[in-house]
Amino acid sequence: MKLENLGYNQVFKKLRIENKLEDFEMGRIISEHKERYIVKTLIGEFDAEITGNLRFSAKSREDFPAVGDWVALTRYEDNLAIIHKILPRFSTIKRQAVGRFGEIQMIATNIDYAFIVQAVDRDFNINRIERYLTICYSSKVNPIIVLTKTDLINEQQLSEILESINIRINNIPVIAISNETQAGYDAVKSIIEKGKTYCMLGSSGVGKSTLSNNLSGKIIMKTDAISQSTNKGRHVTSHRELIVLESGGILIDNPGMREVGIADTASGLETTFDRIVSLSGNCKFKDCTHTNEIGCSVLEAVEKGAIDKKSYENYLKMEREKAHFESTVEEKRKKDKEFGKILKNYKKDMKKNKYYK
Ligand SMILES: Nc1nc2c(ncn2[C@@H]2O[C@H](COP(=O)(O)OP(=O)(O)OP(=O)(O)O)[C@@H](O)[C@H]2O)c(=O)[nH]1
Ligand SMILES: [Mg+2]
Ligand SMILES: [Zn+2]
Repeated sequence: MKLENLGYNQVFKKLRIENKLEDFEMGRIISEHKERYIVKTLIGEFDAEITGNLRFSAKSREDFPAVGDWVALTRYEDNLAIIHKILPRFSTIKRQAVGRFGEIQMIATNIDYAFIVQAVDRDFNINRIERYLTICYSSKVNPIIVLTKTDLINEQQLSEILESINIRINNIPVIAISNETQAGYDAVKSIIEKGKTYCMLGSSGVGKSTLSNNLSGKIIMKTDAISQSTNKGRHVTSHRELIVLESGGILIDNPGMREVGIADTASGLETTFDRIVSLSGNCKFKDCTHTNEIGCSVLEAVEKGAIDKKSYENYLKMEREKAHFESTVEEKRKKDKEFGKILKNYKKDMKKNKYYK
């Protein structure tokens, strides 16, 4: 076994030296459960916790390890380890945490490619694909669309679906597969490169774990028929797990997501909706909202049918979400700052107070 088999490369080697971590062992986080981590190293797998220092200096969720991270650790006893430092990540997939607005949830890090998995039956939804694409672009992860359960529809229906994707989404590989018959598996296998890390994204019950298991040739992730029979879907996979495929690819399975909230999307929307964004440069008003303005190039294109109306509506919706998320974060930051000031003044007053020693 070499660390390269887990995705280690020249960049991480350099980062390790730059961060003066040569005296530590390196490992990759392969699963996480409530601040307990399983780290895979050259020697084996270890239960790990972070140092107190790392915990107390952490300012946000992003300062804690996540599945996919490369960490510097020391081992003790047989199977335990302490994580001292997280190497800088080249990509981070995150979303708006469900039910906790303004907070983010880490999905996985150091990912090269994301499989956006959707079943062609009732799960199929292009708006949601655009949502995942936006997350991928803002995370600096290359998207690959995987349509599953093609055994449940006929060829005509499949080609209609492919065509509907083609109208709105360009230049991204789309692979249609069946986990039942393994049709399309060759295409998936041939897209997976040695030493690169792939991450499964998609709703519950679409077949992410079935695909992971089949690709690995082992039953690593539990799958379930129940999630298929209800529309809501019960989450079968409850944790993330990194597995190394025989072909040399590295795969991270994920629990299904019910909501794909747009968090800090940086340039994500601009890339997903590049046609809309480039047209908006021609709008009459600089601050055009593309909703009712005269001389709006985007609206014109929608009316002419040059831009798909549903795609346009999805864009506006995600723009609003992004703005809302950003203002929530900004508000939170202000409050924290104000609180910090109050605390500082309080301490100052206390010091001035002669009764205080
Ligand atoms: N007919 C058909 N059934 C499939 C296919 N892929 C998966 N299934 C079934 O769908 C159900 C859910 O599959 P899972 O692999 O557990 O789905 P998942 O995406 O991992 O779900 P979560 O872990 O809940 O996110 C299982 O009963 C699978 O057998 C497929 O291509 N065709
Ligand atoms: Mg699963
Ligand atoms: Zn406009």
